[in-house]
Amino acid sequence: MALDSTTTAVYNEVVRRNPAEPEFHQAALEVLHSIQPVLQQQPELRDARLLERLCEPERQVMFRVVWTDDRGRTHVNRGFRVGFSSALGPYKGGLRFHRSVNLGVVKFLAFEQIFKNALTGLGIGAGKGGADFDPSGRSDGEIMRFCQAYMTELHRHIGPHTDVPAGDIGVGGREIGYLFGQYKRITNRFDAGTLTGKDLVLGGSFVRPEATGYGVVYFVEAMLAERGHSLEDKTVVVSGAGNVAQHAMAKLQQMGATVVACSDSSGYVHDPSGIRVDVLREIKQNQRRKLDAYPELVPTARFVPDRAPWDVPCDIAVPSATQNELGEADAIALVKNGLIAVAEGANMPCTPKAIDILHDAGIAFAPGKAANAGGVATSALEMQQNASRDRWSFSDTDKTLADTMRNIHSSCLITAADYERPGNYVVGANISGFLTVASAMNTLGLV
Ligand code: NDP
Ligand code: 2IT
Repeated sequence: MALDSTTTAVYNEVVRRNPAEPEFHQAALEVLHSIQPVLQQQPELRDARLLERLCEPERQVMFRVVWTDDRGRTHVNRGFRVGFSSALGPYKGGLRFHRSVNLGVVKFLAFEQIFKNALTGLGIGAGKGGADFDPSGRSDGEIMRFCQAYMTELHRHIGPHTDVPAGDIGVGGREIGYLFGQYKRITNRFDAGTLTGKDLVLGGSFVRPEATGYGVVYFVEAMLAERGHSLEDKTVVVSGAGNVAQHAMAKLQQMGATVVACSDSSGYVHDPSGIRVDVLREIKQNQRRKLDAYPELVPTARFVPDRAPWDVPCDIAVPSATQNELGEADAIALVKNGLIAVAEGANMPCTPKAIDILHDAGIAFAPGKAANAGGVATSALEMQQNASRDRWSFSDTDKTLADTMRNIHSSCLITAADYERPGNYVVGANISGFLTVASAMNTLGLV
């Protein structure tokens, strides 16, 4: 990616100051590349050192998390919470529990969140956190004790007007319940707006569990309409089999598409007659098993171990597992098989080379910052409901989500056209998010 002298200097400093954080470097490089034309048109932003400020987190917390397993053995994990920007509102973003979590991963996720959250237009800053805890194979009691130990430190740093965590990989409704329980116990306050993604009974919002997956599909619908297509009769491949993937699949099927493959960390399942989301739920949520169990329940399906699903022919690909899961060779295979669109359900699942290949082939490409913003947008709706002690209906909340996704889609397209990159959603999302956060930072004085 070619950078001009200003952005090269900023990028070099990011790399120098944050060694051994390749995911953060990758996320920063893409944004710096996209926003070069803005700085050329508005040199005052460059002089105000907006980029340097945006690339440095406002605060980073790292802490020890000690817990005991069911056999009484002690474990030591590392917890993180990074508040990247509070220019638009309290830090907002999920918690990830996965063995691959380190400071660089949390920083890339929190950095992406700055632009994503700005795109929603809902007054939320950007943060992310998590731990290098591996939940796989852990009992309910172990998960609870880990969540309690994690929150015993995290509670000092969060609150409805300060920092509002939610879920991400390895953190769903169950974990949010345990985290909220410990937060409530320590602080002696039922501050529902401190965490989102809560169960309905704790003040959670309708549609929050579905929101990221549904939102991706609303975005795809808008993107296809722009090119005179619809989801009807389209063949789709989704990666992942968790929260985002399952709800994306359910909504795709409702809209007339057939999802022929999905995956988890053990491999992928392929069934030309369509993947059954109810079976996925049984395997992943109830049995907490890997996808090799799927053909036991659906004999028409084939399980392919240790592979990503990108060689399965499809019209649309929705990578919804993790970062850098769709590379150059995968993009080439997808294009060769006649792909028309890719939408990132996960954060940064496509490598920069894969994105270049998709763009060069004229594929409609929706970056995660735009396409998966429905989750955090609905978290902001949960915060609104908690602040007013109100509950909105499923259909009203879903309609607001769909409107938000269509608005994000239009902002990306309008901004991309304004900066002479028509149809480029990456440039549109990065510039549109940047302009919002830059304007707030200028208004706040030197922050
Ligand atoms: P879940 O934990 O519910 O599901 C994650 C899925 O991805 C699982 O099927 C998991 O497999 C698979 N996976 C995770 N890591 C890897 C890996 N290293 N290699 C292969 N497969 C992997 O998480 P979510 O669905 O919530 O999150 C998925 C993605 O979506 C993440 O990138 C997240 O940041 C992003 N996202 C999530 C939002 C949300 O609201 N939850 C909002 C916006 C983005 P296995 O089951 O075998 O572990
Ligand atoms: O990546 C994301 O946007 C999320 N994991 C959701 C964050 C949130 O605060 O709902």
